[in-house]
Amino acid sequence: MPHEGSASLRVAMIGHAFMGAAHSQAWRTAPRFFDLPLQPELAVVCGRDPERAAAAAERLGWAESATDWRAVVARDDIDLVDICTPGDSHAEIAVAALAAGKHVLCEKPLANTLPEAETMAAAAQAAYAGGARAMVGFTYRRVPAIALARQLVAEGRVGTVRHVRAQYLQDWIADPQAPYSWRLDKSKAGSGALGDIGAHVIDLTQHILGDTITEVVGAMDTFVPERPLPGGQGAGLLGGAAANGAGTAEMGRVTVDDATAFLARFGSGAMGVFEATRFATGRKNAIRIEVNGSAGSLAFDFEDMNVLEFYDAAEPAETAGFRRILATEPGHPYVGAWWPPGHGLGYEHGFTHQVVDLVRAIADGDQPRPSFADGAQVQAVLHAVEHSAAHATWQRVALAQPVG
Ligand code: SOE
Repeated sequence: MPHEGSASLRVAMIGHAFMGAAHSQAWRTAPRFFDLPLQPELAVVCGRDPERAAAAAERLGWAESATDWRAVVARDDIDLVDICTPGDSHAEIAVAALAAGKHVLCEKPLANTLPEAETMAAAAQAAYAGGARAMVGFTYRRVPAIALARQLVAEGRVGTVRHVRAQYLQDWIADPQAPYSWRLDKSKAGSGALGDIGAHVIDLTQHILGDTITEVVGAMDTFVPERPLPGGQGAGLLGGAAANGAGTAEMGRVTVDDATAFLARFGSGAMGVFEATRFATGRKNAIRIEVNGSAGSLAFDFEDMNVLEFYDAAEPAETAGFRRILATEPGHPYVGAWWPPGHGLGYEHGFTHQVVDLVRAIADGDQPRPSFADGAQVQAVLHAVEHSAAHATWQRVALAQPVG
């Protein structure tokens, strides 16, 4: 229900592919289901190609399209810049937008490197006094069952946490013939499975525990080192088979990890076992998190995202067991704004909740979480995992401020 007479929040979105579509539906939907203190206006969508940007504006509901992000972030009639581009442009766009006094929502991972992420966190801190707010888009925090898990840990329902088991499993490039894309190019994406999906489970576990990872030891692998380029062109072009005269498809070199696994120690002393892979055949978007504490356990799988499993160790052994909590009650986080119990939510709702929390924080003058400092801390974990894998040794995480 729109808030009567509330001021508008004029949004510019940079990038309009998968994440752009998810963010657009969130900006459109949030004020229709939640009472927001500011009304988002989908002012302008920006992309490099004028025709594709215009088509995206039409399809996704933006008033106009543009091709020059620098001109867009300088516009006086824009309040917030939403960055949905590959990681190689996050830092430049975010720093420029914050310097221009705009609020910023930036897709995850915050950046491609730790120095970039630290620069972004410093820019956000500098812009805070002038009223600009910055947030990184770890959207899965806003899945009701995940928010409930954090609540139960904070209430002490699992006691002292000993173990965290976290996996992010996909299979979209398990086929060696799956085409090359920017996500396989280190210069564009920063890293592969580690930064793209491992970053989510790093953020989620730290968020659920209210704790930070202090030390890691990891291993990274690239199973398929080159892949056919779509249309025979694009970034990462190799001479490949075409150049050696075989006459087959041109190939792009994969410069990121296909899979990463690592052990972690949390500040509290809890042990973590993490896995991120794009080669888990049959697993499409399985974000699996299990927490074992002295008083009980929690388990979540995004492929059954409305459910949180809870084991209460205080129950009599004869009847104790994991119970499935259907996180669709009006009392569960975010759920009251939606459907009656049992009418589940989906992937897109996390993005809508992200917009709701961001807009409310902006209106209240609060720091939205995860902040750029939180994003930089996750980046420090990614950096430590890469360093550890390269040197086959435990690695301390450089930044370890608390994560909210
Ligand atoms: C691709 O692996 C991807 O779209 C990620 O980039 C998203 O962050 C994740 O939520 C779904 O998978």
